[in-house]
Amino acid sequence: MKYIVNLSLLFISIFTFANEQLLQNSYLRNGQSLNGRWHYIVDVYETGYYNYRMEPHDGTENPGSSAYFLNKKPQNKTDRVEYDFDAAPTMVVPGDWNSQEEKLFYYEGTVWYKKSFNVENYDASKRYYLHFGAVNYKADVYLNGKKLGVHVGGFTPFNFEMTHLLQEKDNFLIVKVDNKRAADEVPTLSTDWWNYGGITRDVTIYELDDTFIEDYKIQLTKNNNKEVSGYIQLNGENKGAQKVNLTIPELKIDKTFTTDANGFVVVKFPVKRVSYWSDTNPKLYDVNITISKDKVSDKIGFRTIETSGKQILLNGEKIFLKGISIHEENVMRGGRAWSMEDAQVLLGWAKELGCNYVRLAHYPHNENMIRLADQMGILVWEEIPVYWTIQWTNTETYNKAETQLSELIQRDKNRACSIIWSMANETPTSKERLTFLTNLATTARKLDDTRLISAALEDHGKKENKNIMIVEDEFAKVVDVLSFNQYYGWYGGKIDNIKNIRWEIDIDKPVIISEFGAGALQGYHADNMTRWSEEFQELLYQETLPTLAKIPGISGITPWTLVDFRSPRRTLIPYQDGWNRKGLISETGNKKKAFYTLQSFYKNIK
Ligand code: GCB
Repeated sequence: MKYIVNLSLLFISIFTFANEQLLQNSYLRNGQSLNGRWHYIVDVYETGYYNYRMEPHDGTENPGSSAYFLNKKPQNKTDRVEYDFDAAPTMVVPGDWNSQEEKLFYYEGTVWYKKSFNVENYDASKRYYLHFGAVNYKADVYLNGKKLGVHVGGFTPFNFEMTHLLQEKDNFLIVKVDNKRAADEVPTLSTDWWNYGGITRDVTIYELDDTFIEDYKIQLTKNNNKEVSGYIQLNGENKGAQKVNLTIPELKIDKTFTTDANGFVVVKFPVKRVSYWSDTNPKLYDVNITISKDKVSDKIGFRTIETSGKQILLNGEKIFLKGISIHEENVMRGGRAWSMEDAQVLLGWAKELGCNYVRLAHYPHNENMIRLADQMGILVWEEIPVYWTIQWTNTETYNKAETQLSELIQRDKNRACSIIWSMANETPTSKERLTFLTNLATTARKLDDTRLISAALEDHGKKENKNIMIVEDEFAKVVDVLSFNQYYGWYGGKIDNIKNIRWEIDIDKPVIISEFGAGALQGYHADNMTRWSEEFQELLYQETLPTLAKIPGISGITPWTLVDFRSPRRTLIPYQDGWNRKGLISETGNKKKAFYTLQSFYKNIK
């Protein structure tokens, strides 16, 4: 009983900093989609938000002529209203604005979106939630002229209850989206990817009963593949002392639990004859949770992931992670990837390469990627954009990182494919940064003790002997898996010396090389010592792969990267021209020579 109370307190305290509790498995609930064309107004000076004294409009000034969230219309011909959503152009949601409107290609700032809608089968006795898959970066959300809420963080889902503001017909939803970069945000000012702005993932309305299933975690118990454990959390007036039924028909599980006064209940039960989820057997079970007025069905795989010395064990067996790093971009269409079709393209290429694993860099990708990886048997490294030079001593910045981490874990904690939470990428070592990352790791472990913790660290050559590479980072002691990016032959070191380098790793943990790579312009051919040629990239892979294979405890690699991706840092013409060229596939979908080098390396791994 004490255990139950403590757990429920833990969840309450962890989520106090977050917005509103995320609806678990909204992905498989029926909802009313608000995807489609939305009107938009580009607002460089944030005129729709601030008055001419730079005070936020409170919406009462006469006649609200510039408070865009009011969606005012002139009442007579003398009225002054200096904006009109309905006369403004439209763009498609989900979608970034950069790839939809040439004028907005480089734009970083505020864009206001408006969607008018009626609620299908509206029922005044129900509760209604508005859910966003992601908005980059900050979203101020208004319904029918009133503020619903604010969300900060460009790659994680959020929802608001909107029952109190919703009507059956003629609703108008207005979202102010701001993707300006800032030093104290996560990510910070500098990234090596395109800062696509907009409502980049699905927008959906969910109709719920007065009491509904808000959250649950149903996973194998840590270190015990014969037991499922987790919890179920209800929301609503009658959440206390409710009967909750949980079935997994294929495993002959049919259990009933009773919630405590907070609507919370710990679940724990033995399971027999489980067909464990793996890269070769991506088995997902139907899991149904029912209360008197709500039912959710999920598809959940059961597997264990742990480390033992220098090995990663999937279901108790050693696994080598044949991976590739991926950015969330559909380069052939142009823009941020978001749909199931986009996921099929990216993960389809990964499969073709022979991968059983992907690193979703450098921020949480859309849920279609995770759901598809779950179905395809592709293990996943998930990451938050704590990238390069975050403000380590800024508490607000820490809170933003922790919120993104919590929202990611909250969304994906029931997905078997997801095995590693990455806290950061290539962050410079310091005491403050160690505290920051250690606190993140502690939070991740509190929220989910069934997955591994890592971060992409960096290596460097030893002073006495530059051919010996080491990782000097105190955070290595905190992680479960030691991962680092290494660019020998590209950023430092000569390509023809790769064969002479080796890594000295004195920590008893598995090693993943989270990145290595070289830039090549697809179709540019030269001798293999010529930078930017496909041959140079091919040679780097040919030299690097066998060298990495000798690292004691090497348990996986995710070369950088699957596809060329847009980056404002990459200006060299004609080779880069706005693209990071370390992809194995070009923006036209053509494979470079190194694609086949990696493919045959993976083929030859037993
Ligand atoms: C890195 C970063 C990655 C960059 C890559 C590069 O180490 O983690 O985001 O894109 O190097 O190409 O320089």
